[in-house]
Amino acid sequence: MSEERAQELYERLREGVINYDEDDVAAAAQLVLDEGIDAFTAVFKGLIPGMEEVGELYEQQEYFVPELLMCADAMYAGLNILRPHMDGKDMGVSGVVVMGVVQGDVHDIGKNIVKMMFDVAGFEVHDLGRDVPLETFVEEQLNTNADLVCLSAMMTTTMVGMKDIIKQIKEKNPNARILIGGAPVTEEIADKFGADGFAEDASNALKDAINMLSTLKSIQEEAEQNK
Ligand code: B12
Repeated sequence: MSEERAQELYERLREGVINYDEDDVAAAAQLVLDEGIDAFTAVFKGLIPGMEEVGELYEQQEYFVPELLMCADAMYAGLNILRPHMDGKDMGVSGVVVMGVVQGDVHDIGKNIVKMMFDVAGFEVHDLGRDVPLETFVEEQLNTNADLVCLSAMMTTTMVGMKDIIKQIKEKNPNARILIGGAPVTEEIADKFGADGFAEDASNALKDAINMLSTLKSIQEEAEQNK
């Protein structure tokens, strides 16, 4: 497999998503596997950049809702083929994560990508889906004793709901760490809402989660030793 051929297939995946060509994305994803190209890289250099460009086309009003949904279908057609072949990466840290898109918000493409990264890294992820009521996050954190809660919001209106969720989780379990993200979220907002972190994309989300969980584990181990 040459690097040139790999780039060619990444480009075909990217264009297939933009042109909502579900069949071609599936065919290109299959070629990635048949030709021994790394599935993980193909997702991050092909499918995700394609979906990001679709977001831009929507903002420029070149695409509208029906196109968006067809592009998302094309992206998932590729993801379904590649996902089982994304090797688990041993990140040297484990943890239980509760994740979901906050109430009123149905944008779940970004959250699904973050979830996929966390799955691949070996975290135990409890995915609550989208349009998730505030109380469900709080209850699920307690039920699973999750180390980390990940909140996603794509609209400024729904993002404000994160503040209450964070407050309630912290009241019930101050040890739980909270990571937030989604297009309108910034570092400043994360600070203001009392979250432990913010990441602008899925790879940074994974890096931050690993850092947070290893710090949390060392604090817990220290407390255990001092008992
Ligand atoms: C796709 C899309 C839709 C699809 C959603 C399909 C789905 N199942 O997700 C559909 C067509 C349903 C839709 C509907 C609507 N949408 Co819309 N949509 C988008 C669009 C074009 C792309 C979003 C996307 O999927 N991007 C691609 C992914 C890969 O990127 P991402 O989501 O940003 O995720 C990455 C990061 O943010 C981060 N991340 C995401 N979540 C998390 C969580 C954590 C914990 C962390 C750490 C990181 C993280 O990592 C991800 C991967 O790298 C955006 C525009 C945009 N550029 O964002 C508008 C946008 C979000 N939509 C918008 C609006 C207004 C709507 C509607 C109200 C439209 C309407 N009038 O009906 C409805 C709302 C429905 C609702 N109640 O939620 C606005 C929101 C405006 C605002 N700031 O409030 C946007 C910004 C468009 C715009 N400029 O007007 N939409």
